[in-house]
Amino acid sequence: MHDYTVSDIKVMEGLEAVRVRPGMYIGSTGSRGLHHMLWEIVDNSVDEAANGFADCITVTLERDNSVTVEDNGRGIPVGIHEKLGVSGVEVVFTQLHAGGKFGNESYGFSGGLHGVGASVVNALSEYVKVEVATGGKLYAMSFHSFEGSDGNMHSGVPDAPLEELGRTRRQGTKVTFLPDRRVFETVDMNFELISKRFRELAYLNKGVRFRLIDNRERSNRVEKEYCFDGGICDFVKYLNVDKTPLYAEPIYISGRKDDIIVEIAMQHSDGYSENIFSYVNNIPTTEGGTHETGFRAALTRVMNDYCRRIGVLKDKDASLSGEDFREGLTAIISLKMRSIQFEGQTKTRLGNTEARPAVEAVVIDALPPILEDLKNAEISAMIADKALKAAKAREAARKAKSMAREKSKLENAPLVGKLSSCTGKDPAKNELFIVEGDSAGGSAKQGRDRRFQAILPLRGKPLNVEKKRLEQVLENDELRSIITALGTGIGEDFNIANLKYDKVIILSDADQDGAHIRALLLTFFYRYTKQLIMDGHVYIGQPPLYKVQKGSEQIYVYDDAELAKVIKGMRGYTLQRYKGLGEMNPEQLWETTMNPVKRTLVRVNLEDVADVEHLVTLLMGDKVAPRKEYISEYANFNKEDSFVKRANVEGVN
Ligand code: TSJ
Repeated sequence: MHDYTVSDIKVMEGLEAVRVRPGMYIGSTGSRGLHHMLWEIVDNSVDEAANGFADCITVTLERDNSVTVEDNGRGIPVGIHEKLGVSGVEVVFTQLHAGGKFGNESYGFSGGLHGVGASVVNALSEYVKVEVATGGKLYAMSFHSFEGSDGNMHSGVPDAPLEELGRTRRQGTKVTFLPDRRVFETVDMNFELISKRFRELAYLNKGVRFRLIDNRERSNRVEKEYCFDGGICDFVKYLNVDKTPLYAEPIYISGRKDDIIVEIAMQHSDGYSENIFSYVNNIPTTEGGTHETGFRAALTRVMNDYCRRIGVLKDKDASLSGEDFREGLTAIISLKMRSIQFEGQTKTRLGNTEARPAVEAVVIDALPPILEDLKNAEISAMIADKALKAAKAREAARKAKSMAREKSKLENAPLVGKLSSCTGKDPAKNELFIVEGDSAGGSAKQGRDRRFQAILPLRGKPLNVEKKRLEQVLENDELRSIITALGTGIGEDFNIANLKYDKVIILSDADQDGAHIRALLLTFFYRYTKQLIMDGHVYIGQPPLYKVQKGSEQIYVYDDAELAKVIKGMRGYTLQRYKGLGEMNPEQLWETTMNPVKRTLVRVNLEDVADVEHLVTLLMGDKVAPRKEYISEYANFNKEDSFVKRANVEGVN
């Protein structure tokens, strides 16, 4: 046994600090923080794979809520650390900040956004068990946290030094940890969430197998496995499944500039929207950043050069605008680089200035030969032609838009006539209800608090913007009245500073039509006023599904599970099922759905944009079969759904 008394005192102090303020290290002690623990461990295996030393990563969820992560890489170093005098494994799990990322020196590139590493996971676990197979030998070590006889907490204490167990032919690292119930509000890992991230990681790391096994339910082992040999090209195809691509195989570009590795896959469809998703070290950069800027700039330049060369553009100085080349474009940009800096509201925008010229250089280098390749001649011509058409449509839209501006000056009255505005003038307090149907709209008008609630009734179904260009959007009455009411403008003209309502609340019936209307509206907001969603201004109202009446007591019930609870053991009641908002009178609508003190709102959330994107196109695309399936799934959407998440319960009502 080696002596822990002296050198370990400092170590323990470090890990205990993590226990005192877990939020500082993993963000929260809720479900997010819990999953953060898993990603801290998985990141290490992904790094090993990204550097070519592993090709299989397995996560197993066990009945006791412990989690095992295993890879077939080189194994955490087992040698004795020069300065610290203990094994590499022990260093990784006991040294704050030294752990996990190994100071970034052993690897070219390191993933973890937060990079707090294995020692933090150890500090916040009841126990950690490590097995390393390397150099023909199997090693093991374990750690646990306990309350000492003095009442003090001891975190992540080694049970014994790293032990050599014997010979093995395998190679790799296996780590099992049990998140500490004394730290976490929940220790229940979410299979779907892990599975989604695994799918994404599998696209981003081609050829690496990601396996997820759930052993938590007795006699019902669930297993999922993702592996994509096509990498981000497969990702792009997946994003385009419900669209009609102009050419079958995505264009793939890769290269390296200095220490930045750039990979891009792109494919045009016959649609009109632009869908660019970017990642740096496997982390989604939802807010974009320098790498996206570089891609856009280079694509515009290369495509314009090409168009001039093949004579699509006649004049030497003629050029199309960048957005024309991006109409209907789906692209994934994936970078691997050192010392990434994040900026932006949600810290998901890449800030490193060197990323822009790196991406530009790679695209300018690699794209022209692909376009010029004779066997791609047809594809290249189609892209050029699509851009030319987009430019013409854009010009038409510009005219339509200035006409609409002129018109709206004249026709302001009839347009806003539909809107029952509120009397209060403070946008931070005001709410806009977009209500399905004239009759519900009427009830909402009568039931509302007119000081801060405005009502906009929708007559028919709003236009499906997924299939339309801007000019048609501007011609649509329903959408124009929404645009006018919001005050922000749309697309490039969008300006959040002009928003007239803090909350934009969609109120539609709890049936398939209602779900469709809701989806159409969300698609419009997503495509033309994305920031409205990003900044959390868009909500979905939750009208009750049932009224239970017993004597003079009325209970409104919002879903089936709640209904079962309410009527359990109850006798002599009547049950009314609301088929639509129109069945409620103004007072009822106010009480159940609009009154800020009593209502529930679900905030629309675009955290998982790539997934939302898929859902949006799935619903709006022209391939009918998957759409039907989705609508009914969406109609009784789950409150944890990634598209529409229940707003944090405290504030939102
Ligand atoms: F989080 C963790 F540290 F506990 C952990 C690390 C957990 C899991 C499941 C895997 C790993 C891990 C670490 N997998 N693979 C590695 N590789 C190394 O640590 C390693 C091996 C060799 C060398 C080298 O330079 O020879 C360098 C490194 C970083």
